[in-house]
Amino acid sequence: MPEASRILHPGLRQKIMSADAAAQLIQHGDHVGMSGFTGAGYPKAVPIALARHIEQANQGGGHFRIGVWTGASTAPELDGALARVGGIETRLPYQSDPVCRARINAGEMDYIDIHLSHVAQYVWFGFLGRLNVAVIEVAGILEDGRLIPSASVGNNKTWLDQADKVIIEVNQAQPAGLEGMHDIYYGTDRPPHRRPIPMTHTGDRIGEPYLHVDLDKVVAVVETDAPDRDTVYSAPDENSQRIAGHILDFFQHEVSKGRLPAELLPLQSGVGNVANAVLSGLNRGPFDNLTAYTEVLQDGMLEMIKSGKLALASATALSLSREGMQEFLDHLDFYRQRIVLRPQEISNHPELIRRLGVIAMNGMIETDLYGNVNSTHIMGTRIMNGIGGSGDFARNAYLSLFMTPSTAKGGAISCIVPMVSHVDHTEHDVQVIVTEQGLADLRGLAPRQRAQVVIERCAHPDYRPALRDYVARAERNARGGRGGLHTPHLLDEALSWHSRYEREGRMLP
Ligand code: 0RQ
Repeated sequence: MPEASRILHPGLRQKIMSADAAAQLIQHGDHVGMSGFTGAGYPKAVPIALARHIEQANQGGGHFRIGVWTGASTAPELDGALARVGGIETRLPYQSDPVCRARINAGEMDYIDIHLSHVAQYVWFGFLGRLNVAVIEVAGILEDGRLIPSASVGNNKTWLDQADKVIIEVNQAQPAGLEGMHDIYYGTDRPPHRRPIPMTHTGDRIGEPYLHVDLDKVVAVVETDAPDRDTVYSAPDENSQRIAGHILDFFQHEVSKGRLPAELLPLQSGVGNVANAVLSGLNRGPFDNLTAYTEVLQDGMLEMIKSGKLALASATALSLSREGMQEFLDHLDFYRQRIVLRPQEISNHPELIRRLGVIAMNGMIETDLYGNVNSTHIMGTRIMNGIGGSGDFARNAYLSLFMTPSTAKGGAISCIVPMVSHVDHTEHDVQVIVTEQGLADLRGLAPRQRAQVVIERCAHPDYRPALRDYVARAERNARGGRGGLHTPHLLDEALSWHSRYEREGRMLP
């Protein structure tokens, strides 16, 4: 019975059914908590079956829609399939799917963009309403009904605890060797009963390797055999390499000043190609015995573990390219000793990020002169992905870096602007800005000093005169007893670069 050998609990074996039959158990208006974090560990069959079901139900003018809650982004088989048939009423807490994004920006779907560490506790607090169904992918079920988590943990523990009904997908294609790699902490509670989380090092194991579920709540078990989405990383371009170079120089400088130890502090790295390039840079750099306390373990970190540069990594998901996954599978025993996968309320927990002294490195869309950062909105109105974990890390980190190329869209957009069109990270949470032009260390600087450093170090040379001119005129305007010299602005002009781009396709005349 090779296929069935992943479902060892006899009672749950009785509940095996088709994805179609399981999808019928989800009703219009349900809040559905799905597994999945950055393209890893999402259910592969039930969402597609549900999308078909919704499409049929809505053909005759019906209005079948659900709320979709996840760990973070998923894949075309989940977000894409459900958004395409108009089946999502509300989505949270993070997405990066092009169909979802288009629907959200067209006003056809609501999206609630939430700090990833907040999601689980918001559900326990009852802030988001009842969780009706959980659809969770696992790598296997033990004889006693405990679940072997899959390639991501995300919010699965909370979904299993809180949902009224549970559908489990057992994916034969997830490596059996994942067993033992996870650390599921069951010690969290609601205030006022909370206790310190007993972790002091990135590799500490404070929980157990399995997820628990109340077997009476399980209404369906579905067998699947499909790999996770292939996360494609492009080779680092020149800009990304230059950004990586500036960050490496900065770390060396900090070590020489005694502000960082030689092996640095646990690294958090955001998603995307720039982040991956920084990791490649670190892999070739002078630092050894590094550690990571992050959400997503991507190819760059796997390479660092392989080369021995990275001794330990804690994350909530593996987001690997096909080649990365093959490398992981080929040397699973080696990686298992060096990687811990945790629930996202632990991987992103402010208490732990602050205690461990994490170095946070995240991408951004734009920053303003004073260091306020927009990570989520194009021209202030159109969602890109979401804040994800960037805020969890930025606010609580030992060092918080944000990086971007200095321009976008072939130079028509400056990513350094007078005022950001949307704020995700305030100036109080942003210590270092990096572009291919250079690195602005904003620590200990007052707003007007920040503006000088941001312009001279990070702005593209084509935009520096206009930024200097803006600051000079804002300062002149504020003189003469008017006040306003703490953070000078020309309010009528502050967002004029964005509005010109909307009208003319470029930020400057
Ligand atoms: O658009 O794809 O249409 O060409 O934005 O830009 O430069 O490829 O950047 O892939 O590093 O992503 C902030 C989105 C950056 C990401 C963001 C356009 C640009 C391009 C992408 P095209 P790049 P990256 C951990 C932490 C929030 C979540 C987070 C993100 C596209 O880093 O989602 O940090 N962060 N999570 O052309 C207009 C600008 C622009 C712009 C870039 N100023 N104006 N368009 N673009 N700058 C992970 C999790 O939490 C799960």
